[in-house]
Amino acid sequence: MTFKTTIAATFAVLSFATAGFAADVTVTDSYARVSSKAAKSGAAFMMIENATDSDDRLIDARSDAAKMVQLHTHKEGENGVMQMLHVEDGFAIPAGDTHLLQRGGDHVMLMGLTKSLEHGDAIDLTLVFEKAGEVTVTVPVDLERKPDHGALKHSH
Ligand SMILES: [Cu+2]
Repeated sequence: MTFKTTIAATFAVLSFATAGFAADVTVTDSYARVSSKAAKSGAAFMMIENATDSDDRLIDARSDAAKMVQLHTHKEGENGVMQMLHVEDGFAIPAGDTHLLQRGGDHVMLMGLTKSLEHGDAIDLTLVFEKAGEVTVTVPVDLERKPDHGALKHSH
């Protein structure tokens, strides 16, 4: 009887732990931009919230809208010019935190657009997280968005 009780207790604990991980990684406030209708590349920005108990990482992104999709960031070069860098390791999305992809910072780069994009269009973007797996979002092309719109001021 004692053995059976232990099994039951263990199961209860496991179920509880599983429920704790049911919270998800969510993507909100996404939008994409191109410099013009003839642009061959574009970029997507969004807010990624990790409501789980474990650190996650955005490691890849895919889209039919572009031949190549990369995770980029901006860094100031020696001459003070902002440069885009391919971030091979992806972006850390800490547990219980929000990571913002925004203009002038981390972004999803769409290289070799398969069709021209203009304001009002939308693209499907699949984000690949190390732990949460694949999350597909429909990203509106928004050329009127101001750079600081939707930006959260996170103090940590
Ligand atoms: Cu870029």
